[in-house]
Amino acid sequence: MKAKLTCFILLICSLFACGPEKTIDNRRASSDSMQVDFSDANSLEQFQKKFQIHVEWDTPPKAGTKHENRFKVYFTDLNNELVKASFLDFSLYMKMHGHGGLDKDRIVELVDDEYFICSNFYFTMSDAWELQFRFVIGNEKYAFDHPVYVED
Ligand SMILES: [Cu+2]
Repeated sequence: MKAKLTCFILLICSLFACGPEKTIDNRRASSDSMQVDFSDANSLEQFQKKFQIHVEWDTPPKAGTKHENRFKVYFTDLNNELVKASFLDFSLYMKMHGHGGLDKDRIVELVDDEYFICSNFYFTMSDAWELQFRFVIGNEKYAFDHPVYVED
């Protein structure tokens, strides 16, 4: 029974993974309609020379479509001073299986021009995932993966 369930979950996962390329839906994001090409973005290594990323979860991230995941993300410089980002988006990726999560209707809200609240997305299974961040600080674009462990 458990094996069958696992197979079913893997099947669902692969269906999502093989679907059409997801479009970035920023209609509900505060940085509306800003089309940014991140193909020439700076890497994590370049980011870490100047800044730190802070990801704070409301509750530990959990697998399943019933668990509402929500996190706050903000940036500081190396002196721990807040740094404002003008745009942020993310997607979910499970590297070990090569598939994404349920993030098509994700909501990214910029609050008080200081931090972003990310919500309305779901992890399809537990274990190691990545948050694939894309954001803009000043005139610099950044794109890198941030690890997240998802509970069962
Ligand atoms: Cu998976």
